[in-house]
Order: sequence, then C-alpha cells, then structure tokens
Amino acid sequence: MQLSNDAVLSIAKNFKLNGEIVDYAPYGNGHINSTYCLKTEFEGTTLRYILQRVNGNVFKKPKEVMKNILNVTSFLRDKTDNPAGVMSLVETVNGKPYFIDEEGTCWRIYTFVENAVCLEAAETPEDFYNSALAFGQFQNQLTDFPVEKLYETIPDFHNTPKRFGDFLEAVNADTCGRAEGVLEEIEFVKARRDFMDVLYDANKKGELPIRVTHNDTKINNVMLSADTKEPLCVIDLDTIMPGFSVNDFGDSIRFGASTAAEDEKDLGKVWLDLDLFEAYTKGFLEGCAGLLEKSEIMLMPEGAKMMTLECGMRFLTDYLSGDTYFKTKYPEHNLVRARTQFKLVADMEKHWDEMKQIVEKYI
Ligand code: ADP
Ligand code: GN1
Ligand code: MG
Repeated sequence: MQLSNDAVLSIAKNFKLNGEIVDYAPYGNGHINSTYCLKTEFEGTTLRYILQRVNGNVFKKPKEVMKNILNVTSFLRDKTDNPAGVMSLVETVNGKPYFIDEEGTCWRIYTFVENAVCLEAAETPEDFYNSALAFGQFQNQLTDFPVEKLYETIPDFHNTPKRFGDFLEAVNADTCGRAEGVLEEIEFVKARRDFMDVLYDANKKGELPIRVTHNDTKINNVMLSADTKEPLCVIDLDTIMPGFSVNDFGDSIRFGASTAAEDEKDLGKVWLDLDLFEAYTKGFLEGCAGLLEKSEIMLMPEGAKMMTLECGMRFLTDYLSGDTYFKTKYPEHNLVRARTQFKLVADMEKHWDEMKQIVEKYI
C-alpha cells in the first residue's frame, strides 16, 4: 500500500517531530509492514525518521506489539551506555508511542539509525559475522528480561508442527486451484513431517530452553556501523517473543548463508555457503558469550533447517491461499520463494555432517 503525500503528512503531524517534513519516500524491503523514510529540516540540518504502518492483518493486536517494543527497548536502554544502539520511538503530540488512525490502523515513528548500513546480503563473511554478533548479543542482553511480560504478538509464530497443520489445510482447501501445479513441492514438505517435531521434542526433554528471542533475524533486520561494520542496532522488534535460540540462529542462516537471494528464480544459483555458516556460528556464539547450553548449541543445525523448511512452507501456504500474508511483486513470487527455501533445505541435508562438525568446533 502506497500513501499519497497528503496521507503521509496527515499521519506524521500527529507525532512530535523536530522540524518540518520536506520529503518522504517508501523505504526498505520488508515483507510485512509499510515503511517510509521522512526527512525534516531542523536548525539547518536534515533529520530522518522511519514511519511505519503496522500490518494489522499480520499483527491482530498492534497495541500489544507496541507494549513489547516499549518494554524491551527501555530494558535494553537501561543496560547500555550506547543509546544509539537501541531503537527509539517518537512520541505523538498526545505523549503516546503510537498513533491509531480512523480505520484503527497503528502507526509509529522511529528515529532513524544514522551512520549505519542495513544490508540485504553480506558483502563479506565479516559482515555476516558482525550481524551474528549483533543477534547473539541481543539474545544475551535479554536473558534476564522477564519473559512473562511479553505478549505473543503472533501466536505459534515458530511452532513448525502447527505451521505444518496449517499447510495441510491450505493444500486440502486449495482455494485458488494452485495445488495441482505444485505437487512436487507439496511432497517435499510432507516427506519431512517427522523432522518438524525435533525442536519441540528437545524442549520437552529439557535440552532446549525457552528464551526471549527476536524471531525474525534476517540480516536486513540489523544495522551495522557504516564506518567499521561493527554491530550497531537490532531492528524490526515486532516479533520479540518467547522462543528457541536456535531458531534465531537458524533464520539468519536461512536468509544470509544462502548463495542467492530469497527470491532467486534460478535454483542452480541457490546453495548453502558453509563459510558463511561458519562465520555466523562463530559470531552468534561469541555474541551469546557462554549463555547457551551445550545441548542447545548442538541443535543449531536443526534450527537452520527448521527455519528454512518452515519459511518455505509458509511461502507455499500463502501461495496456495492466494498471497494474503507476504507482500508479493508478481503472482508466482511466493512460489519462487518457497522453491529457494526447499533447495536450501535439500542442500543442508547434503551437508548435514559438515554443519554438525562446524558447530561442534565452537562448543
Ligand atoms: P518489516 O517488518 O516490514 O521488515 P522493518 O522494521 O524491518 O519492517 O523495516 C524495513 C526496513 O526499513 C529495514 O530493513 C531497514 O532498512 C529500514 N529501517 C527500519 N527501521 C529503521 C531505523 N530505525 N533506522 C534506519 N532504517 C530503518
Ligand atoms: C517477514 O518483516 P520481514 O520482512 O522482516 C516475516 C518473517 C519471514 C520473512 C521472510 C512478521 O519478515 O517471519 O521469515 O518475512 N515476518 C513476519 O523473508 O511474518
Ligand atoms: Mg524487517
């Protein structure tokens, strides 16, 4: 959804911005929210802000999303001596951290994280290592955050067995008549039915604790210092919820250790890059600084495969259901994305022993 100038200005005027808005444009590559960069002129300099329309189809209780973000960011701010490393919301003129418009849609403004880069793909293994440090440190800093204070902003977000049930329902309903064209992909998922319980089973056995996790750890959800590329700030805090550390690890691998983009059409270009896998493993464990248990670390390859399989299944479910969840740019977009995920899963299975050995090196 793109807004007219007038609409942006009428939303933005509800917030306490410094200066007058002189420019705005859609911004970033997120699949869920609508993001705009606003520019204002203030005392002779240009300031930037991030305006976001929270997707009410995905986040049914946006006020709970905002409460989580406020709680977590104030907790992190109390811990740090670098406030630039924590996301900061701009208040509305009524002193609120978000604005609800006439249609009930939730809007918020963050100050722009300046002197930083947000990458769609690592340019070097060091970039990826730095993003791993950022997410590992984030995990570590939140270890004593009171988990009972968190709302589950998307229930069962990384409940892969439940996602599998939703997928089967979408196949059976076949509301768009698309199932016949993707029988191979459907079989690929069904053949991995048993694997989907692995992390929940480990949790039941006491091998995988529930922690406060980010749950959407793509490299484009972290800002690195523009000068040094060192970790600066973790962003996209909408899905902070109780979860498994190995899923935070795994979602980063899914997106960032692939040799191709998430929506690459040529599957011949899509592989798991084991050097990137190792760089991330090293960085994530360093960032976690001894927090993770051995049994948990041993399950990191499972986290990578789980997040990749789950995400592929989610893209395919959305394709079968008429593309109502993820933003798409063309009719087959979700199917293309699902195929890259399944190619990666297959490649992980091929390199399973190597993945395990890499992780063991860092215990
Ligand atoms: P989505 O949930 O749709 O992925 P994000 O919160 O990740 O939305 O924002 C989309 C993009 O906007 C990010 O990938 C990043 O490039 C940019 N962005 C978001 N917040 C900020 C910020 N505070 N400062 C600078 N860039 C930001
Ligand atoms: C979405 O919002 P964004 O683009 O960072 C999605 C993630 C998926 C990802 C796939 C709330 O992330 O779960 O892994 O797309 N976020 C939500 O790229 O569903
Ligand atoms: Mg994002």
